[in-house]
Amino acid sequence: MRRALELARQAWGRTHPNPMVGAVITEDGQVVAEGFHAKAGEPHAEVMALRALGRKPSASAILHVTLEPCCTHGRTPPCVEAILAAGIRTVVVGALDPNPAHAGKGLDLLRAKGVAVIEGVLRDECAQLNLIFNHWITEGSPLVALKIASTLDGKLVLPAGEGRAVTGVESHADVHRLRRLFPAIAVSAQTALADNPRLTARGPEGESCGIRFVLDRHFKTAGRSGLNLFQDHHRERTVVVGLGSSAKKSDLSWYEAEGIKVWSLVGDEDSFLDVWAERCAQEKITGVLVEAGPRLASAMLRAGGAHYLYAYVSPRTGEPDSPAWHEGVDLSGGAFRTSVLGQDALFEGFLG
Ligand code: AOF
Ligand code: ZN
Repeated sequence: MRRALELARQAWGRTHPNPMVGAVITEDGQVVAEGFHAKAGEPHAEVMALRALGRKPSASAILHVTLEPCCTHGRTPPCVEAILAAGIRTVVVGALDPNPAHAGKGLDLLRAKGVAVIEGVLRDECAQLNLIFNHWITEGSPLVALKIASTLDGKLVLPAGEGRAVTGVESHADVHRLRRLFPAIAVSAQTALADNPRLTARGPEGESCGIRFVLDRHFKTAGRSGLNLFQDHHRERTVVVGLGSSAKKSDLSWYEAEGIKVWSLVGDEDSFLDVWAERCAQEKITGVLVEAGPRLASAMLRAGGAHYLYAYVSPRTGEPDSPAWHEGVDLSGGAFRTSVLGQDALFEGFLG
């Protein structure tokens, strides 16, 4: 199952709206075939492994798969049928598929045909891998995850003269891993203007770019042609999100002339984030990573607009006069786990 997880991760961030899934076939304790789901519309992990085997599995063959095999016709035929047709008699499963069309039915069907099913092997890891899919398929709305990089005292900026990098290189690399995972990233207009970010994922795998949202209620970014988000070669992936009620004609025509997409939402200050999330759902965007400054972070947390939190915390102290991101925010009811990244700690988990 560990190997199957590794295989699943080979399609990191590339399977939306589908989950990442890996599969391994063993015979007499030896791995004889492997597969993973590479992309929605392409064969599922189990089918890839069976194809890789290229012959009938032996009577003792065991299929190990990180997600419950599907039992419905989607873009591809059901894996349960492929498993039965191949004559596999033992299946080891990581997590159940939360897709209401499956949700244990695949395992029931296999058992009804006399297949031995062992479930829950590395369940938490297998489920965690697909946190975006799991939310999307059960809620029909994007998983909104808030990313924060803060000092120990919750500040997002260092005292003057201490530079801008609050967290260390290991944390920065990890953020790029998250940028590759999420189909979309969002920043506030303030952040876009102050930091001029690129919001692309850069790492050993090269550069990739999801949809880049600028949350800009009053279209303050209009006319700012120097921003990386407006001029780099991924600019067609940038979407400026504002309130239709505060859209000036001249601003909208500037974006249009520049070829920058605009979502002009029908709503007000209070409903803005909700209306944006609804529009994302309509556009089948399964998850958004919000890289927040202090204002957006606390606004989202207070309004309950985020489901998941990634808090990268460094052992430094911040600018005393700057606001702490968790000021006035109720984090109780959240379930967080900790990992160590160089000098920093990452606390991540679902918000209450
Ligand atoms: C599996 N193995 O590798 C994956 C599964 O449209 P389709 O045919 O790709 O089906 C998508 C659904 O199948 C998806 O919502 C999820 O429930 C399941 N994904 N199942 O047995 C796989 N990717
Ligand atoms: Zn399947």
